[in-house]
Amino acid sequence: MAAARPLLLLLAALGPAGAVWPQPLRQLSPPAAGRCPLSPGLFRFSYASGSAVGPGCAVLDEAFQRYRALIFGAARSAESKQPWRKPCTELSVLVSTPGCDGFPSLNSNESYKLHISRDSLLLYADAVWGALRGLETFSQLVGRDENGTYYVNETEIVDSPRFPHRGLLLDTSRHYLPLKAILQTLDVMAYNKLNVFHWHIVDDPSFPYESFTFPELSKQGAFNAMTHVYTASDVQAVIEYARLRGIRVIAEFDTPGHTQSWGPGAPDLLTPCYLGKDPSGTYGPINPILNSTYQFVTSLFQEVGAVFPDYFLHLGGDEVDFTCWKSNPQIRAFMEEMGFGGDYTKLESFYIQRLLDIVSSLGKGYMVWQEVFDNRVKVRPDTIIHVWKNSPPYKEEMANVTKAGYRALLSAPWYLNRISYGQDWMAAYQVEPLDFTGSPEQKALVIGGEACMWGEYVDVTNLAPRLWPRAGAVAERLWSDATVRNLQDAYVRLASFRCELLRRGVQAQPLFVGYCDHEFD
Ligand code: CP6
Repeated sequence: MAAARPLLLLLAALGPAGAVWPQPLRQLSPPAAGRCPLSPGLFRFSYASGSAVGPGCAVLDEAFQRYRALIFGAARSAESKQPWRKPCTELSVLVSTPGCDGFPSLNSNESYKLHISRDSLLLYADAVWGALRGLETFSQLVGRDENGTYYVNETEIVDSPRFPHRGLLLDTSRHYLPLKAILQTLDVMAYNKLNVFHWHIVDDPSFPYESFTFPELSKQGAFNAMTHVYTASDVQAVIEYARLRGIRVIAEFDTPGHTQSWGPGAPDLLTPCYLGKDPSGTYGPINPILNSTYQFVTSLFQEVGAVFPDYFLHLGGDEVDFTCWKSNPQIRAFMEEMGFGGDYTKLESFYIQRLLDIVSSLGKGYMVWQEVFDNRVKVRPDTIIHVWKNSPPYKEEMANVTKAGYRALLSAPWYLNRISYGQDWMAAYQVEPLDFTGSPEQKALVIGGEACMWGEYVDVTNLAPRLWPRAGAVAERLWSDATVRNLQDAYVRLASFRCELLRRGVQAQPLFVGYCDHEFD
């Protein structure tokens, strides 16, 4: 394998300062680039005069503190009242559009420009969200020479993302992830310029979301109702921590399947399965034929829609198993009454359609797994279809979804919970989301993708190494230009970035043979 060449390993170990992950759109380095030394004692971030945001903007005030600590280490702090205008003592940030208190959205502007010369260090952004991305890039440009002196090389960077939705799915139902692990993941997402945390918060095995409308759901459905729950304040902490990093939080409450854990805390919600003439004592998907079901989901989604500020909720809709519905005589009678024949996808659609109407009436948009589209459920034109299966091949599905005029989000090739021997990041990296048969209008409907970390075999002990740096491969595919796809070049930068992750305290696994300077810190 080409990437195994000793030269590349050496480069990775040295860590080429100036290599940025994910690669910016344009980076110009003058042929005789000068070098700016940075002094931990003197250096500061500041708001440029003329900036539409200034001190008091929490998103940037706090980012300045974080990036100072990331660059120089937490121990060092700025000595106050230094004589100013020494070279390279100040990164001046100019944001042209006001707004600090809002939440990022699908339409957020994340573009920025960085000007690094010995005369001035300048960061321009249209919005605070782009300034955050620019600060991350700046932090990756800072290197340390043989004497331990911090420096940044002269350069010009113009950068903006290729896709607006660059997500990571975490599953907190198969295994509970402590709040700290989620927050640390948000940090590393920001290092990778990922901007959507898809929180697959509940599923069959457990219901850790503490609902104030239906407290019994987690009391009866969590692995442990005291220790393995996300309280209202935990959820608020996640949302604010993410906001400060320009990350959206999209919660998924997957129905009508994947709801076993809801049953104990919500009487009559799930379908009783039958063995012959009698209930077997087991339960199936949500019972779609009772009015009480729709009252329940209305109240639950009212709460969830208010708790999670993002416009979009993820409503699931995947992998509905019809066995239990088929066994239940009341369901069969309802099928007859409705003229559905033996087609249980029609019953599934009946439920989903009503759910979508309920969520729409709450003023929310929605994302759904691809089965909802495959089963021809009537969805709102602004629905996002989440492509995760490989049957039909995902390229076909991307073509079909966009041909029908819906926006598409790609996850099928990015199941990071799947592992295999070797450099499997390369397969994730080589995916081209727009490589399907379709018109330019269809391609424009692809809003991005998400790396998925399903939790069957993942808990807090192995989350970080399984995610990083592999999710970084997806991050670069979604941020950088389509032409950025050279594996050898990516290998060198990703290996170096992985060493930087170790330096930042992230237990990122190695790509291949080699070492990092800070691997034992
Ligand atoms: N849970 C839910 C899952 C999966 C899906 N939905 C899943 C399917 C296949 C693999 C991994 C995860 N565990 N609710 C599919 C979207 Cl390989």
